[in-house]
Amino acid sequence: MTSHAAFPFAHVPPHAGDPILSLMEAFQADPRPHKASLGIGIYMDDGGRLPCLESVRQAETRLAQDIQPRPYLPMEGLAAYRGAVQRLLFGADSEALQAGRIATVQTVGGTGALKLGADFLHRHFPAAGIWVSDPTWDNHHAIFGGAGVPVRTYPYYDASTGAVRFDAMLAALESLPPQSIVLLHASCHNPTGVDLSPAQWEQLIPVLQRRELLPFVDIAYQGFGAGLQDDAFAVRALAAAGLTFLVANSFSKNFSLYGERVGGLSVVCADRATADTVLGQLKSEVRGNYGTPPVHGARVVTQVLEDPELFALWTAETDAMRRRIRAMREQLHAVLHDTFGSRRSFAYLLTQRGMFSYTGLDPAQVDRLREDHGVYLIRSGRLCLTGLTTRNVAHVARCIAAVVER
Ligand code: KET
Repeated sequence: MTSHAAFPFAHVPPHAGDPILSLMEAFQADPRPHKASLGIGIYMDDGGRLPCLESVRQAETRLAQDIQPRPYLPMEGLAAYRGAVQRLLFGADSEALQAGRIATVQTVGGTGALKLGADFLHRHFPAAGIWVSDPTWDNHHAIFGGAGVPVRTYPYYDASTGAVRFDAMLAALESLPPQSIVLLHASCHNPTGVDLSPAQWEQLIPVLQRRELLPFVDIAYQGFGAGLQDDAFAVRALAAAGLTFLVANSFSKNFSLYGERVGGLSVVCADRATADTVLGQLKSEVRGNYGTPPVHGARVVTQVLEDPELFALWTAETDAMRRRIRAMREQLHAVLHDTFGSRRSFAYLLTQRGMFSYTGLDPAQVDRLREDHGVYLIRSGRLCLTGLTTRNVAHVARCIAAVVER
């Protein structure tokens, strides 16, 4: 059929594919029974299944016993949810929280929080650029670049030592123009698994303050690093130091609620009046973007965060997820260490935190792992440990050894 459309879309270029989501599609299409998905950052249990948390199941059961209408939520989201998010991130006794100087909106996952924050900053600080760690989650580039905020990088990961290039990072931040934005991962750095220590945060914060930089904290893995409270260290230290900053949080991973899209954006302001004004502007960004956020996931999360019994259960479940990730690190390390002895060190597996390890495998080795063995990693060499199970970890370790040794 010939098209007479005025807009035939013939010039639209094909989508190059997202490095993470395209890999997940390729994995799903792979018929090999021993395939292993170590690509996308999704927490799987030891049976290789996406878990439904018991705390979530109980919250859903309670909600189902009293089915509620589903109105449009206010633009800023469910009030009880927003309060619960603030207490989880900042701590119930936070001075900033009690002073009412934090503007929090419910968002469409962590991605939606980052995009909303990017739109807000671009509108009110049109000259400001953002600096992200080298490397960072690929989508940070897409989200901020897409919102019109120029994206540049600061030094972060040292491939030769597996540590943070902390001095180089500080020196780079010292030289940024004032009113620049700095994206920081609160814990479980994606993709490297290498975090700043509390002492390094304490050194970094005065630099941010003195250089008049605006931190934008991404916290997508609270609970997977050292624990729910410890993983909020950076957020609480920034607030205690009196900085103004943004926080994008996600419940996708720690609640296993990926498809519900539950997150939040918090802007810590100098005083309550400014926070009220900022909240108004965040509402206006939401209105012009998607109107109002979805209701169900926020109700579930609120039930869990607000009920002491469910909160204790959820805490225990996040502890168990973190311990399983740690066990997989240790088992993968043990097999690789047995195979290579002192010829090659895999000690980074034990020092990195969270779901990801930067393996140092090059793209050709990653390609061979996928093609020859059905083991899927991101081409940067990022390995997601939650695709490992007690059944497949030794097999995967032998596959990694095979491509490293060749
Ligand atoms: N921040 C970080 C650092 C992050 O790794 C992700 C997701 C998000 C935000 C997004 O959160 P959400 O609530 O899903 O919008 N990362 C994994 C999944 C993905 O790429 O979409 C990943 O890196 O595999």
